Amino acid sequence: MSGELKVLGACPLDCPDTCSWVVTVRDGEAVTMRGNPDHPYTRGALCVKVNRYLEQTRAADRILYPMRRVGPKGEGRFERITWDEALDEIAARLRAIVDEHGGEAIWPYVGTGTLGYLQGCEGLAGRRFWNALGASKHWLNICSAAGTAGLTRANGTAGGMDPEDFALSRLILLWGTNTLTSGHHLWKFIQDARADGAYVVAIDPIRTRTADQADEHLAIRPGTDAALALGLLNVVLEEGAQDDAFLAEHTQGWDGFREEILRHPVERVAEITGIPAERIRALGTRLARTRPTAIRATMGIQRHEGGGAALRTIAAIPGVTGDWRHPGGGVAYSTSGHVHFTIDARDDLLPGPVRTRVMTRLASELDTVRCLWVYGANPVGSTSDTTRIRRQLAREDLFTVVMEHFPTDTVDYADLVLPATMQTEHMDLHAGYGHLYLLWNEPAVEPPGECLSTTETFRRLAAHMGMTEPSLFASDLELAEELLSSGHPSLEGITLDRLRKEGWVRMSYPKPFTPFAEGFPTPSGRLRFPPAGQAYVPSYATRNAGRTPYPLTLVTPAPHTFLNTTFGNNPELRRRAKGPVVLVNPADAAARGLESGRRVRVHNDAGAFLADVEVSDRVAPGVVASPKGRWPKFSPGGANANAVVEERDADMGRGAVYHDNLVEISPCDGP
Ligand SMILES: Nc1nc2c(c(=O)[nH]1)N[C@H]1C(S)=C(S)[C@@H](COP(=O)(O)OP(=O)(O)OC[C@H]3O[C@@H](n4cnc5c(=O)[nH]c(N)nc54)[C@H](O)[C@@H]3O)O[C@H]1N2
Ligand SMILES: Nc1nc2c(c(=O)[nH]1)N[C@H]1C(S)=C(S)[C@@H](COP(=O)(O)OP(=O)(O)OC[C@H]3O[C@@H](n4cnc5c(=O)[nH]c(N)nc54)[C@H](O)[C@@H]3O)O[C@H]1N2
Ligand code: SF4
Ligand SMILES: [Mo]
Repeated sequence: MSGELKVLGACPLDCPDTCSWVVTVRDGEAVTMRGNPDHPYTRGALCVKVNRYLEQTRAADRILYPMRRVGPKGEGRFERITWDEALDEIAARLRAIVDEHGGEAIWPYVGTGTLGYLQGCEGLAGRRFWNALGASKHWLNICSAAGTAGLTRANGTAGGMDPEDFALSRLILLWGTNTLTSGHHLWKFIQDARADGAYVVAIDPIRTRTADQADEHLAIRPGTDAALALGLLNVVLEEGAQDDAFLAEHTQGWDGFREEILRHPVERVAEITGIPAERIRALGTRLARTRPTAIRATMGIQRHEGGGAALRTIAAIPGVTGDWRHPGGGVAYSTSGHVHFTIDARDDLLPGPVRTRVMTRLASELDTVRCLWVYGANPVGSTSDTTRIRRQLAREDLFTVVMEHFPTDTVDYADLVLPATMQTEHMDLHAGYGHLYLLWNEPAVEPPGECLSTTETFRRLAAHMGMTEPSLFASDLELAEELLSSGHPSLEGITLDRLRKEGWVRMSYPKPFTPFAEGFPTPSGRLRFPPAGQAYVPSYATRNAGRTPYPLTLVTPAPHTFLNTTFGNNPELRRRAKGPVVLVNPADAAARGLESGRRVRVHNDAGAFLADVEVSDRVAPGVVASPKGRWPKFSPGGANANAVVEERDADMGRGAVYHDNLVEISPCDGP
């Protein structure tokens, strides 16, 4: 390549915004990366993290060659080997494990490092290869499973509003979502709505930077959102503001659900949620009188034992108010449900039925695993119960392979490390989970060192193992063609050629988009209200308050400067993030004699991590908060918040419970 060219790509990270980016390439080098000004959702801006993406691709700690472990597991000492040596060793080990223990003893553990449909967790990445080997299936429950299940029970899909239509809303509830940190591009649409008089309420146990910018903040007790939804609907009924025609035509189970609402008067809900009754009444009245109302609820709200029920009950709100009729009304959780690619992992290649292993249950499920194959994931940083995970990963009878960009804490336990391409170096097809565009990521530069893409790694491995099934060798472009070939009306007119030329295309949905104005994709065509007694499921922390030695509920939300553990090794972003902190309410701090800056141990029966106290009224008494995403090896004491996140499931979808753990904090004079 010579001269200068502009290459269109897409941000691969697990963020709803899936930005369109423009890479300027000069003489084969990527020199700048900018948000695409032509993309209606990106609007020319990336974010504080991805502004450093090119710097990351060239970082000194980038993994560039296959490596074999030389020291004990966990120490992270490796020697460089060739790809052929790596593939030989892998082929021999995998064959031996399949012969001796069966394919199920292999766990392909794919995370959300990239959301690409070719290279990452949303699509095919390696799945055909694993099926051909008869490996265990992997349930990616770590992020959004409970909410997805709850919404699907209500609406038949987790897809809902087009976030762009928030510009048309008159009341906006930012419910368990930190927009300005976790997907800031929505904010411009919220600002457009505000310019037309919309009122914005943040419902969050933490006064986040988003709550600071809202018109009102309700500091809800964690895990009690479904109760709040019932209380708000109680006021809607008092006001007689339910949409009787919508209820009759488009919902089922109303009689029972109505009774459930009547059992939740504002005073009772105030006790459950910790929000003053008059504030609930005021918001309920506003909700009753404001059409359209848009609710943005993302993943934070469902990282609790009752997380599925929370989304299901929140989904009932626009069913009662009839907001789904109105452009700018409804609930927006994820737009993934509107993406209709053909994703054929070729289950027919499986030799027989295989078990499914649950991502957040790594610590216990590893008992019966002989090969853990990690890609796009960093379990020692991101998964629950990391103390036990480390013990398991140290097992000599476990063969661990990690495909990575950087020497993460998980890489430290690998037997073999395979160098992976980054987004500017491979091709991929993307859809956002916070907008309705498809994006094509064209590689901008050649991969450095001997990095290979996920698809190419599995093609070579299949060849090395003597496999002959043709679909294991499909090229990236063939896979992309296949993904786009579903014939679903939303893909009408969208060809691979067009995507490659234009970089991004909006799926064929109307604008504005009222997905359920005429009914819901459930078998009856109706929204299903929660059955009696299932509308509010108390969280673990609520259920066990006062019953354990651990009185404080720990919430571990998204950090502003990292994306899960991605960028956790970037020196400038680490500097901006400062040391690990834990927010503690002044009353809880005083009761423990703690001042800001004091190093503490945050602990429970699962483990402990260290952080510095920030005394702050941003959290209510009884709640403490410490952001996720820090690399354990760069943290004091060598652990992050996931040392105290227990292996438990939410009520639906086996979802994760990252914001539903009880801890104590104690002064610490250690490191
Ligand atoms: N900068 C940055 N952006 C990110 C990420 C990141 O790590 N950093 N992560 C990405 C990923 S993987 C995801 S899934 C999304 C997640 O994005 P969000 O859904 O925003 O996820 P969280 O930060 O976990 O939680 C959001 C808010 O929910 C609040 N919350 C916790 N428990 C409750 C509760 O019981 N009720 C209510 N009402 N609120 C509660 C938290 O205090 C937090 O402020 O963001 C993505 N974007
Ligand atoms: N305490 C707490 N923990 C949490 C959460 C929380 O709210 N609180 N949130 C959870 C959520 S929402 C999520 S989604 C999970 C995320 O957990 P994981 O899925 O484990 O994601 P990351 O920690 O970001 O690690 C992703 C890794 O993939 C690598 N990677 C990126 N792109 C590629 C690629 O193309 N190829 C290969 N081979 N590797 C790649 C990156 O370098 C990075 O090391 O974390 C969860 N962990
Ligand atoms: S992390 Fe989100 S906001 Fe940042 S560039 Fe990627 S998609 Fe855009
Ligand atoms: Mo996530």
